[in-house]
Amino acid sequence: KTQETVSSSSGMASQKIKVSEDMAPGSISQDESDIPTLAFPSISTADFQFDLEKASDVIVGKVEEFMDKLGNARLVLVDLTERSKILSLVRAKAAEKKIDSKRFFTFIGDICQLYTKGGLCCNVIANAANWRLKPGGGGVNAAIFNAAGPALEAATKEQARSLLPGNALVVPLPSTSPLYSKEGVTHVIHVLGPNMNPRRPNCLDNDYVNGCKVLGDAYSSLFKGFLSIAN
Ligand code: AR6
Repeated sequence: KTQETVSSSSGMASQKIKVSEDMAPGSISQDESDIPTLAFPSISTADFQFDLEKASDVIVGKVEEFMDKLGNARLVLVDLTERSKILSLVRAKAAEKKIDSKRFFTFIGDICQLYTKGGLCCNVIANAANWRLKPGGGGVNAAIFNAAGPALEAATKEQARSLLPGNALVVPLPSTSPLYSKEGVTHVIHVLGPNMNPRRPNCLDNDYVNGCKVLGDAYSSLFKGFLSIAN
């Protein structure tokens, strides 16, 4: 396993992990896959239109709060492009706070293909869900439900039919799902963040006092859910 660190102007590294040549295609190296790793998207900051500066403060604050509970587990904030503003903001703020970049880092790629396209083993991924826990709708929710196949919808329904803002739901992924067999994802954690988009349900109308609290609660539930699987 080789780790290639792509340096960034903000100080904290955005990591890319190469799969070594001697690994069989599609196999997950033992040591790497042994590290419990949660990959998560920035909740509420695209379709739900939450302010990026405020969201980055919440993310870094919550990561810092959970750091000493993590053990050897890792948290990875993911977004699709290197132009991602939320990744830059979070990298800069995490570096300022001197957060351990081995246990928290950012990664560029599709959260549904982190292993096969990026060589990063993540046994748990988070979804920015809708309150009905339904497939589709766009963004990361549509991508995860598509990649996981019908097994995820069925497994989700077994756990719950809806979610309140600020909450997370841990769903074990059946091994028949391609996300499990190809990517090594054993659990999906659905997270419902605060919504600032007037065209979506439960819009908070720019109430960022409440919004930041609900976003913080969402990350707390997510990280607690992950730790309940990791430990
Ligand atoms: N891989 C990694 N990151 C992604 C991917 C992907 N495949 N797709 C999007 N992102 P969003 P929200 C990033 O809109 O704001 C849905 O319709 C994206 O760049 O998915 O919480 C649901 O059904 C952004 O940084 O979630 C809900 O109704 C982050 O993921 C609603 O959107 C979150 O963007 C939730 O809106």
